[in-house]
Amino acid sequence: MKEKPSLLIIGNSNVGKSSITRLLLPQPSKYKGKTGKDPGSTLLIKQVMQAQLPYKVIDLPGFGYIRHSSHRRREHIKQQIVTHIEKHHFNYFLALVVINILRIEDEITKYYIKSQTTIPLSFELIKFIQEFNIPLLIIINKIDKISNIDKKRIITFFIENAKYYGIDVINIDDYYNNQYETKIPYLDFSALKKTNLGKLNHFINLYLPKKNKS
Ligand SMILES: Nc1nc2c(ncn2[C@@H]2O[C@H](COP(=O)(O)OP(=O)(O)OP(=O)(O)O)[C@@H](O)[C@H]2O)c(=O)[nH]1
Ligand SMILES: [Mg+2]
Repeated sequence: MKEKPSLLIIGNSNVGKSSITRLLLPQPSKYKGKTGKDPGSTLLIKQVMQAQLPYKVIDLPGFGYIRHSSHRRREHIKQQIVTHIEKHHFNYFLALVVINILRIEDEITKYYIKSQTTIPLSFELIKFIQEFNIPLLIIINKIDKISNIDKKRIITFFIENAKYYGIDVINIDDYYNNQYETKIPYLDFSALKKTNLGKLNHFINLYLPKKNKS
């Protein structure tokens, strides 16, 4: 039997990667990868396969923000992720870069203040995935935690900074209308409220290789 293609879920620690993984599964209760309040809940690369799911989900441990963990431990996780992607990139049909909306302003501001940081910015993750020509969707998660006005302000801030960094980000609806090859779509999302889960599933299906579609 041919191997199922993989969906990569990547992002900083505690952004909601494991929660999103669960939402995609036909049998979420069978997924043991725990979600948790503590950043660093997932410390190993989790490959999730379920019979009714036409693809595999790779739930990665988060970069950075891991409390109670040494620099060595963080570097180890980072290296583990980089090696994994370098080795398996050909099997990925799509990568979801998950971002916590509450962390965006802080993360970007910190980047400008510090010249050197051990925490890779979401932009660095995006560039890294792009190098392997893996299609990307940015998930701006935890929107249930803020007002609509704040959401708009932060997303605008994110888009402007991404552009400065050479990354052209566009709303997923506009992306469909125009099919820009060079732009990266984003989706505002809440794993808690399941906001836009339908849009996420639709996007994943669009990228799923035809032979694997159910
Ligand atoms: N309010 C809110 N909380 C969320 C949302 N998504 C995830 N969470 C919570 O955020 C915490 C971290 O979620 P996880 O899914 O474990 O995050 P993760 O990215 O897998 O974290 P690591 O494995 O540590 O990298 C948990 O307490 C979740 O319940 C969301 O959309 N809204
Ligand atoms: Mg996790």
